[in-house]
Amino acid sequence: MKHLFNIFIVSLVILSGCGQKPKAPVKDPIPQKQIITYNFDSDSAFFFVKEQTLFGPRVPGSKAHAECARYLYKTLSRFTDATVIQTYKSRVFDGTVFEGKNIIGSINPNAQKRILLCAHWDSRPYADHDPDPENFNTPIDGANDGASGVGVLLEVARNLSLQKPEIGVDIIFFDLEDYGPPEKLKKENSDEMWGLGSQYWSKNPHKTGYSAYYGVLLDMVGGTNPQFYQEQLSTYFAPRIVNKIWKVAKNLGYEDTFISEQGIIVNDDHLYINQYANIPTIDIIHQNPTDAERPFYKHWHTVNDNIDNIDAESLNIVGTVILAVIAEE
Ligand code: AHN
Ligand code: ZN
Repeated sequence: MKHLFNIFIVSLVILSGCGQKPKAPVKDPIPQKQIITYNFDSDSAFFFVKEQTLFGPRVPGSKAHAECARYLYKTLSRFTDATVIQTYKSRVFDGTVFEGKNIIGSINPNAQKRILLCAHWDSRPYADHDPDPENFNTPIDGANDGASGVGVLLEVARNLSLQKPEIGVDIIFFDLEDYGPPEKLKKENSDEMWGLGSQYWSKNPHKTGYSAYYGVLLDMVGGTNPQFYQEQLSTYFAPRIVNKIWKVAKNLGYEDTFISEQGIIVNDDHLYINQYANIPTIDIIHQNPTDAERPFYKHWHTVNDNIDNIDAESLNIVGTVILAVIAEE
């Protein structure tokens, strides 16, 4: 009898859940925005810049250009879900026709909401702003003018591959940006002779009907103490994007680099993306607005635009800002 009573008590305790009230059924958790913390590695970005320069000047038609295209396609493929090379023929200012290659990688290719990140990867055949006129016909390494933006975006892509964002991201390396006429051969229609790869893509996007919520172009982002004033075409076409990005930079403590003041007008790839592809796109570009002769990075279009004049900390600032902007979307 005593035994049966014990069983009775034990059963009661079990049934009453040890004195706790029965739990309400578990509801589906409220969907939370994923918290992403990226970790831009400036050594990795520097390495991506250096690898490009080791091919030699990536001048259209050269062996270095062909080899670097393969390298960029291979490297971008490691970090993106879909990677393509868009090829086309473009005539440069002197009548020569080159085969251009835009290298395009997409993360979350089917996501509706997308942003576009871009930089040019070719390097200039002339050092026509070199202090020594002997160098005017020397091709440049374009460590900053070309390779820096690409290096930052490869490191951004590497981060995104480790922690997928919700939005889609397209990364485009444009070709044939920097084959504009040398200073002494400038003519009236010279402006259209720059940015040939972005002109082609903007009129013939890699996917029909392609659109993005906004675009960001990086150009000369690896010099020492870069100064990113708010470039005027960017403010004209995409004022909200300028404000958003300069605000993110300020919150990260980079207001001395991302200077909230008007800069110059730069005829760069973003112009065509705005004009022909109708995607509000800004240009983050190192400017020197008080010097009309040398309006950019100090070694712009000189033989000194080489890896020795690249500062990993500058790459870090820009990459960190871009990743923070993506994490906010
Ligand atoms: C001109 O100097 C005409 N455009 C500036 C765009 C550029 C050249 N970016 C890099 N190299
Ligand atoms: Zn250039």
